[in-house]
Amino acid sequence: MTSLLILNGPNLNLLGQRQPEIYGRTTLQDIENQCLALAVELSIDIEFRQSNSEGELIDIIHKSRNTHDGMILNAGAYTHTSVALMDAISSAEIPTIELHLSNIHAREDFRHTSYIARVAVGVICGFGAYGYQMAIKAILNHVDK
Ligand code: CA2
Repeated sequence: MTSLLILNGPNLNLLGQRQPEIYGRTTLQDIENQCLALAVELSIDIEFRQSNSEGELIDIIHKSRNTHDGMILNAGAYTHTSVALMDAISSAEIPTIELHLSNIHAREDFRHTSYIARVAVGVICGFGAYGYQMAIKAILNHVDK
């Protein structure tokens, strides 16, 4: 059975509780529930995780090497700063989709830079919580090729 890791970075645990004008009212728990429902429909396994710590995110990516077939990563603000996360994805050799709720290209200049995009199969941004459903289908299409 195909197994996917959906990994969420710093502050995404606050979704639905603050700044709803940018990130919407859907909580991370709502998103996890939606992803798990889609996983049942598609007969796949999903591990859904969140961490505020760069080191913990890197440890989770290292462990994904032999346990998951693909990864969907919303690295939050680490997207724009973390060479270490980029290196972890390269070393794990796991096909990865970079995901963002907001359209990072329509926001501040510092959000236009992504270290993750350099090692990702593709990038999805701007579609809110629905982007997670899009990313699941896109990564499955990629790993099934
Ligand atoms: O749009 C996205 O998904 C982001 O990854 C979200 C990050 C941001 O730094 C990226 O540039 C784009 C921020 C996540 C913070 O989430 C919050 C949610 C509610 C309240 C405050 C922060």
